[in-house]
Amino acid sequence: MDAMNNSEAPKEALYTDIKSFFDSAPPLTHGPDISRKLNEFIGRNSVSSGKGNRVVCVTSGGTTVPLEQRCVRYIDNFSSGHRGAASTEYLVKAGYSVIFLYRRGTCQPYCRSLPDNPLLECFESINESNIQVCQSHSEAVRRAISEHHAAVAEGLLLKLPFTTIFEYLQILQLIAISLRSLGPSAMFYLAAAVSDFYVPWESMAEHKIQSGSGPLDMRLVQVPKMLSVLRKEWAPTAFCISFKLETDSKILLEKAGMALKKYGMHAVVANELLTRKEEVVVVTSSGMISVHRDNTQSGADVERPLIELLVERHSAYIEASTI
Ligand code: PAZ
Repeated sequence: MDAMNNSEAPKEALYTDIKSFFDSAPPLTHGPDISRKLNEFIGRNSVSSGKGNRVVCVTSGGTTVPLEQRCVRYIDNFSSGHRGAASTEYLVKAGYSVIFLYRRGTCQPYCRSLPDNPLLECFESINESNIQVCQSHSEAVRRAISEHHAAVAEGLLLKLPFTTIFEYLQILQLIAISLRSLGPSAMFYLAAAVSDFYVPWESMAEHKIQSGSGPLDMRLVQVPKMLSVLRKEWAPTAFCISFKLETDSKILLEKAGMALKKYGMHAVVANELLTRKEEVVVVTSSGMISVHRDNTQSGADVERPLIELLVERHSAYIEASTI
């Protein structure tokens, strides 16, 4: 048998982990339906349809890790989905068609200026058969409905929900493989907070874990790093942006730089938990760029200059790929 060189060994191990993750994951309940929606959406935006739009997959919100197969308890994370929702709005404005892969129940595009409980807070009952929008929310409701409606009606927004890490990675794979046909016009904007550890389906308790049996001793294994396989196998010509979140500013940029190299990303957006809505740093192979929210404008968010910068980089990437 040939000796394995050092770079092959970890790659083989990674592919084995990925295969066993997908082989043992519970199948998607609506897999064929998702594939159909994706094919229609991408077809509507392809060059042959006369449109030839750029298409971006925005991932948003956090994945859960179920602890039981008939899930009562799960591990979750902080992500609100605000970054993904805001970025989607700016990407649509910039002319992209967006596949919004989002965690159920998190922030949605065009709804950011609505209160937490919009149905109850934005509407009032005049009498038994008459409900109307409250004056104080009418502008926000009108804008949310018309902008969302326009994006969907023009075929610029496809929303696909996930809850668990199993659903997220399976749908991401379907999207990536479908976007392959668009070559460099496709972009991935991976802002979701993806679990690092999970309980493999086959070693998970089927029923609710009982509390009477003393301390819970559970083994979580590492979620295989899908970014490199996305870049190398699923959609090798797409423009890929991933995010890196840390709470310790001293290690943030170093970790973002490592992710850039290790996974072959075109850019890594580094952010800190507490300042993530004010500033981010875009790390690329040619340097680092700080991006700030414009505090002189009311309602401005950091996603606006961030998307402007990334769209510019994507344009340069497309141009370089077609030479
Ligand atoms: O969803 P949100 O707006 O509350 O937060 C956005 C974010 C911090 C999850 C995102 O910017 C990010 O860094 N995602 C990747 C997290 C990580 O796995 O490192």
